[in-house]
Formats: sequence, structure tokens, C-alpha cells
Amino acid sequence: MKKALITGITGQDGSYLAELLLHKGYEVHGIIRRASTFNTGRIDNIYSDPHDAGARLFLHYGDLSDCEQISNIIYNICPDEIYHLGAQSHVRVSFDIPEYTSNVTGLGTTRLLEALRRKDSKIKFYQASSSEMFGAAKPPQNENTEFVPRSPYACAKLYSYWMVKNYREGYNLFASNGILFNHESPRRGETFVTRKVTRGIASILSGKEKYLYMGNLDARRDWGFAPEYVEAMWRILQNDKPDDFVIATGETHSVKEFLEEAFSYVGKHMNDFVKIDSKYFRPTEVEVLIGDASKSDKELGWKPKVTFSDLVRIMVDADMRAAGLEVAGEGDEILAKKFSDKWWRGD
Ligand code: NDP
Ligand code: GDR
Repeated sequence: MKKALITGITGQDGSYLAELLLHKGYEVHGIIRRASTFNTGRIDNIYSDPHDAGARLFLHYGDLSDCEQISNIIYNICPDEIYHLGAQSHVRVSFDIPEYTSNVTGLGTTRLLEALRRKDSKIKFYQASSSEMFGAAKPPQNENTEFVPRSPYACAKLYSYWMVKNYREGYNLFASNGILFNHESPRRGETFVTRKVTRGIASILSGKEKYLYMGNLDARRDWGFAPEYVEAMWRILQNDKPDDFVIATGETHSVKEFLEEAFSYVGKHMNDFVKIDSKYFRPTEVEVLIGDASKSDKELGWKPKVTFSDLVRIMVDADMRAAGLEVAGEGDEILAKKFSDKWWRGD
């Protein structure tokens, strides 16, 4: 049985990836942070008592800022594959806590790579690199595009990206970068823009809130569907050689378009509910991201199925249902039609 270790298992991607790997028969280990409240909501449904016969998901306390514990976990588990997804992942927040972001999102990767180099150079390593690294680079962006990072988060991710490449070349490690463009789902953190919108709509329709306060509506992103993106992560580590891959849909839409699509799906107009609050603007912004994932299509056989309008419907349905509201159901239909082999649980 293959063993995988996931950092960031309690996050959006970590939770989907854990489900995918369990589905594929892996033993899955995840690093979680100690918190005063439960932070395992996204993986509760797949967790069973480790004493149970057949349990294949195991959690370990650790923090990316703690070198010793990170090394201990790797030494004790001896995984075949490490998926490094843990990070301070919020771009806006990285302007408020740049040093912490550099430590966790940047140096955290070096701590893992060092432990890996000392333990066993055969362990495969996946780094969650980001389209934010392209920043102000001219779109469309692919593996050969220059990097022009525009935030402390992007700088930290770029540092990690280069460390992965250097450890691959210098120590012959199987270490790959997945350069993933934005990907969303009903499990997306509530302060990222797509989820903020779909959750906000459900709050407005249930009478809990009157308005949705937003930042820059002109920014354009290439938004995909998270379960498809974690499958790409797995494929990257099954490739015959370590390499770097862009994962994206190739379509771009503005935040305003996301708002229009989501409000019109529930029969409303965004102008009646959306207000601008300057606190959501960033000191430096990434204006346009459009990914060119043709290398991943060719070499990994990876292609996304969920379109922008599908994604909006899937997310609105999920937040309406969670708020106890009537659901239009187009999102459910899309999931049923496009994923006959759906391996993740309902949200
Ligand atoms: P989330 O923010 O949902 O999850 C981040 C995870 O990292 C959580 O499990 C969090 O734990 C954990 N974490 C944060 N700080 C630490 C720390 N100091 N020590 C240990 N663990 C920590 O991110 P996503 O799932 O959306 O993204 C996964 C990765 O992919 C991240 O690295 C992100 O930067 C990157 N990425 C994401 C993209 C996207 O569109 N989603 C696109 C490209 C890259 P806790 O639950 O306790 O907070
Ligand atoms: P991003 O995602 O910064 O691309 O990083 P986010 O959803 O936070 O922002 C996308 C765009 O929307 C604009 N925006 C707002 N954003 C937020 N969060 N809240 C608002 O109210 C708002 N109004 C407008 C932003 O300015 C931005 O242009 C995400 C994270 O998951 C990273 O970890 C990951 O690496 C990248 O995607 C790819």
C-alpha cells in the first residue's frame, strides 16, 4: 500500500486530495495544527478512529515553522509521496503579515526539502506553486513565462518554487511544481472571492445580510474546480520524471462577471446588493491571469471539465443548501453529468 503525507490536509485542496488518495487505496497521513477550536471540519467525514481495523487516514500535530517536528514526521512515516499544500495562502492577508507568510509559505518548503534530502531521496515531492507567481506577467501564462510577483505571498511561493527546482537539480530529488491557477469549490475558504460571493448571496437571500462589500471588481482570474485540480497533483507525481506543470482552464473572467453570473442564477441583479469597500483592495494587484495548460494536457493527459458557469452554479447551489434555502439544482445536474466517477462526498 502506497503511503502519502499531506501538509495542509485541513484546507480545501488537502481535504479533496485526501479523499482522492484514499479512493486510490493509499494510506494517508496529514499534518494538522493544534487550535483551540476544531479545524478538521473538511475531513471529519473521512476520518475514522485510528484503532479501527482498516483505518487508513492518520493525523499528526505539526507546524511548518517547526523544523524538528516536520523532520520527525517524515522520518517516522517514511511516505512514498509528499504533497506540500500547507501555507498561509491568503494574498490580501500576506500584506498584513509578510514575515509570517515568508516563514510558513516560503521557508516551510525548505524545512521539508531538507528533511527529505537527509532521509530518503526517493520520496516524491509535490510543491503547491501558484499562478500568483506570474503576477504582472503578460497573459496567457505557461511554464516558460517570466515571474513578476506582486505580493508577499507570491514572493514566498516563488522562493519555494526555486528551492524545489534547485533540490531537484542539485540532489536529484523527484520534486515537482504544480503551478495551479485559482481553483474553487463549495469547500473554498470563506474569505476568498468566489466563496465570499456565493456565501454572501445565500446570506442575503436568507435575510441575514443586506449587502456584499467587495474590493477590486476588475481583476480577472482563471477559475477552475478544485477536485479536478487535486487529480492533476496526483498525476504530476505519477509522471515518469519530475517537472513543472501549469494547471488551468485557459478561460479568464473578472470578479464582476462572477458576481453577475452568480446573482443572475438566483434571479437577482448584483447592482442591488454589491457595495465597494476600499479595505479589500491590495497595495499591488494581479490584474489578469489566464493559464495555458497545454503541456499538462499533452504530458499528463489532464484537461478540466468544469466551466466558469458550471463552477458558479455548483458553488451557489451548495451555499444555498447550507443556508436551508431552495436550490435551483443546475449545479447538482452538472456534477452528475460530468462526473459519473465522482470520488468525493457531497458538500
Ligand atoms: P487553504 O488556505 O484552504 O489551506 C491551507 C492549509 O495550510 C490548511 O490546512 C492550513 O491549516 C495549513 N496551514 C496554514 N499555516 C500552516 C502552518 N503554519 N503549519 C502547518 N499548516 C499550515 O489553501 P488551499 O487548499 O486553497 O490551497 C492549498 C495550497 O495550494 C496552498 O499552499 C495554496 O497557497 C496553494 N494554491 C492554492 C490555489 C487555489 O486556488 N486554491 C492556487 C494555487 C496554489 P488550518 O486549517 O489549520 O488553517
Ligand atoms: P487570489 O484569490 O488572491 O487570486 O489568491 P482571491 O479570491 O482572494 O482574490 C481574487 C481576486 O478577487 C479580488 N477581490 C477580492 N478578493 C477577496 N478575497 N475579497 C474581496 O472582497 C474581493 N474583491 C475583489 C482580489 O483583489 C483578487 O484580484 C488565490 C489563493 O487561493 C492563493 O493561495 C492562490 O495561490 C491563488 O488564488 C492562485
